[in-house]
Amino acid sequence: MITVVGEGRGFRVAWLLEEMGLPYRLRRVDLLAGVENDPEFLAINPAGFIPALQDGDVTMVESIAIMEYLMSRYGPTSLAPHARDPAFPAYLQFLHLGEAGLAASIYFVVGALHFGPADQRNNWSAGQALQVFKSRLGLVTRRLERSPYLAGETFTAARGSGAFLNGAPIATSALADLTRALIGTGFGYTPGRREAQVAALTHVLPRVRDVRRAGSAAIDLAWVACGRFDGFYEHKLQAWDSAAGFLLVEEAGGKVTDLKGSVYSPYQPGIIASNGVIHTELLEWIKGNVPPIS
Ligand SMILES: N[C@@H](CCC(=O)N[C@@H](CS)C(=O)NCC(=O)O)C(=O)O
Repeated sequence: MITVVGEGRGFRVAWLLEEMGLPYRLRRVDLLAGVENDPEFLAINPAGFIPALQDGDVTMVESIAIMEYLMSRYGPTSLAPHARDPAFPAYLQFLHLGEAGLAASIYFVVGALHFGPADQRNNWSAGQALQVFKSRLGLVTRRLERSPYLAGETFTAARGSGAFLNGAPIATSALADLTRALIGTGFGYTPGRREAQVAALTHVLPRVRDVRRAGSAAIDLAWVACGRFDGFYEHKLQAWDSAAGFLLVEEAGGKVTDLKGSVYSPYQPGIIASNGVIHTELLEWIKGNVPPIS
């Protein structure tokens, strides 16, 4: 069982474990009572700060490093973009900037201003650390002026107005050869449904370049819209999974139908979305080969 030792920044570790569905326990540390009174904790982290992580033989500190360890060892998780994802560099940069660039400098400013002896509160080093903090915070401010969040992308569309990625127009791919197509799909949660979906996949997989499973139909459809995927299909979606992505794909010049090739409605379960060019061929492989999926 994974143990998160100490809260504070340990909250971000616990939150990640919750999101990844990994069982863990929390071992509290009372910093105010003095870690010298907690020899068990000092044996785990002799430096006396929190959080620490224990996972079998592994003991480690530094919250961001702990998170990267958990995501690498037990992932992937949709919380972290893949290394080849265009969002990955910004994600990694801002993940580290928080602790390495911002917290590290402001920590001593706060200490000097609030806890230092009265005649040392505005000392030179605290002033320098404050300048470092402010200049690095500028990176965060600049990023947030262009985007509602630090790492990631915004897809938008309106009927008749086109589809956009971070405000720039997007279009579906032009690929015509199904054997070179990258296709997204997703799976249900019940074993029976998954068996039927695997059966369908065995017909699709040999006929395309490859298949991706991102875990979010909304992302899959957005990626068809911007040409990262050439097509996407899934057997059992809810309206809230597909309604926005359906519009994105159509506005980006692609095609969306139900699994029989008829007009798509988000209020029925199956969907095939594509760049339009490969649609008929992809549909034929899926349509003729889908066992009943409840
Ligand atoms: N960069 C470290 C910072 C850890 C840290 O400063 N923890 C605080 C509580 S949130 C602490 O233990 N302070 C007491 C100390 O450093 O001795 C991390 O992210 O894990």
